[in-house]
Amino acid sequence: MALSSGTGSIVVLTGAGISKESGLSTFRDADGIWATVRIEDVATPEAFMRDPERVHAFYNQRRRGMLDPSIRPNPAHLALARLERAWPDPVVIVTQNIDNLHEQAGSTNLIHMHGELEKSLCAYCHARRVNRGDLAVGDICPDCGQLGGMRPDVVWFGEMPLEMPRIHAALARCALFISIGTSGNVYPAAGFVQLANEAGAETVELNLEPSLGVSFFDTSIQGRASEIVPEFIEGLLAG
Ligand code: BJW
Repeated sequence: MALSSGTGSIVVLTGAGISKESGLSTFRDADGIWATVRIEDVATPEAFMRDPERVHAFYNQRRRGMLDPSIRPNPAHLALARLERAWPDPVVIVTQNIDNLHEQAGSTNLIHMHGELEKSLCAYCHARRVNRGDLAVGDICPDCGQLGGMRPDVVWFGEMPLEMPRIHAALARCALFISIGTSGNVYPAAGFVQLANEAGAETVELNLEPSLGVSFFDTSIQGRASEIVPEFIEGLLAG
C-alpha cells in the first residue's frame, strides 16, 4: 500500500468523460451518444444478429470519427502517461473507452475492458485483428474463412468485459484507485471502487459532476478532466 510515502501501485479507471475534450462524445450526457441512438439497436449481441448493417454503420461512423487527425489526446491523457513514467510502482489504466487516445498519449500499461474500435473480432473463431477500415456484413474472416461474423471488437451489454482476472488482481493490490470521467452507470466497472475500498486503497473520483457511486470514494473532485487530472497528478508526483 504505502501511498503516503509516494509509492504503491495505482489503478486508474477511465470513461468517456476523459475523451470529451478531445472531441469524442460521452454516452449519457444530454448531448451524448445514447441521446441519438438506442442501446438496444446498436450495443447488444441481439442487435447485431437482428440488423448487422445498422450496427456496422454505427461503429464505422465512430471509427472514422476517432481516426480523424484532429482527434488528439488532451492534457488528461498526457498527465496519465506521465504518471506511469514517473511513479515508482505499477500504474495500470483500465479504460472503458474503445478509442485509442491513451495509446496516443504514451500509456503502455493499459487494459481496454470494453474492447477497441481499431480491432475486429470474428464471431466464429474469435480471432482479433487490427482493423482501421469499415466493416461490412459481406466480410470474410481472414483466419477461419467464415462469412458474416466479422464485428467490431467491442463489449456489448450482456457480454463479459475483457481481462477481468487481471483487473481484479490489480484492484486487490492497489494503494490508490482513481476514477476519471465515468458516470458509474455500467457494471462491472461501476463496482471497482468498492473492490478498491475492500483492498484498503485510497479512492478518488475526478469527474465533471458527482457520479452515481460518489459516496464510495474518499475524495471527489469536480471539473473538466483536462484541468483537474493534470493538477491532481502533479500534486501526487510532488508528494
Ligand atoms: C466529464 C467531462 C469532462 C463529461 N471532464 N468528466 C443490473 C444491475 C447491475 C448490472 C446489470 C444490471 N443489468 C444488467 C447489468 C449488467 C450491464 C450493466 O451494467 N447494465 C447497466 C446499464 C445497469 N453490464 C454489462 O452487460 C457488462 N457485462 C457484464 O456485466 O458481463 C457480466 C455478465 C455477462 C453475461 C451475463 C451475465 C453477466 C457489459 C457492459 C458493456 C458496456 N458497453 C458500452 C458500449 C461499448 C462499446 C461502445 O463504446 O460503443 O460501453 S455501453 C457504454 O457505457 C460504453 C461505456 O464504456 C460505458 C460506460 O460509460 P461511461 O464511460 O461512464 O460514459 P457516460 O457517458 O455514462 O459518463 C461520462 C461521464 O463523464 C459523466 O459523468 C460526465 O459528467 C463526465 N464528463 N465531460 C470530466 N470534460
